[in-house]
Amino acid sequence: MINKLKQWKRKSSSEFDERYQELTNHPIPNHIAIIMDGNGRWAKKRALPRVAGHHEGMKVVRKITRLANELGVKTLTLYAFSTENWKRPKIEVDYLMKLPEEFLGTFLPELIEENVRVTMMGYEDSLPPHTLRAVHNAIEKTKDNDGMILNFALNYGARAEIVDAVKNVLKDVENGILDKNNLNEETFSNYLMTKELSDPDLLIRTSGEIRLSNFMLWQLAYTEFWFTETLWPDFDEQHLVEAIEAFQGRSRRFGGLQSEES
Ligand code: V0D
Repeated sequence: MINKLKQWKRKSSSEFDERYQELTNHPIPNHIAIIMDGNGRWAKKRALPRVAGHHEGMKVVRKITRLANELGVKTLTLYAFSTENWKRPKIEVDYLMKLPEEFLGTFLPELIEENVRVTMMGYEDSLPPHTLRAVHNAIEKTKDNDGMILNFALNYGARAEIVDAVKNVLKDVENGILDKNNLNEETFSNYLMTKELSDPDLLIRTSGEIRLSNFMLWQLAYTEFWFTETLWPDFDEQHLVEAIEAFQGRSRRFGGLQSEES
């Protein structure tokens, strides 16, 4: 058992056993995707530079990764950097691009220990070499792990992903690799960056924004959404549990053959 989770269990010991039991007795979402929003606002509220919020947000990635893994989540996708984020001040972008190195510098041994496989989706070409080096090293060192997949969306944009998929479909049709009559939802999805992954079952977005912001547009077609006002640096284990509980409540009511509130 992971230390941080033990700590959390101790903290809320009276309620914990029952709630954890209940949670793990119901289906845990296989794939959770999170839009980690509100780091800048968190910093502003404390009169800190925006980068302080990003740094605090990175610590939250660790604790949420630990809990997701502990709960048996199969894939955790985290939106770390969008193709739109390049519009931010250079100093902030430069700082963000150092976070993967810092994160992995201390956390990679634990990820290896916990059998987590690191993957990334996004456009690699415009990322700085030092960022790519750190991420590729983590991907390489964890490639044989068969536990949870920790998938970072880095320089990712969903419309560009779909347009690229279409281009590659056309290329394969031209080259006779794909018969156009065999193009369907399933074959198309093999041209997306998520071809190895299942579609997310649960999407979480923090910081009170109720929109998708060009995140996994194809893959989220049937996903349950959970929004919270909580800013990402304030997001903790309790919030993840709450989101999963909401997911379980909904899938119990609407899932399978049951109709609404029967
Ligand atoms: C800042 C909140 C971990 C969102 C979380 C490059 C914004 C902290 C990573 C990370 C960021 C990425 C790849 C990897 C290992 C770790 C990260 C970025 C921003 C943008 F292999 N946190 N994190 N990457 N933030």
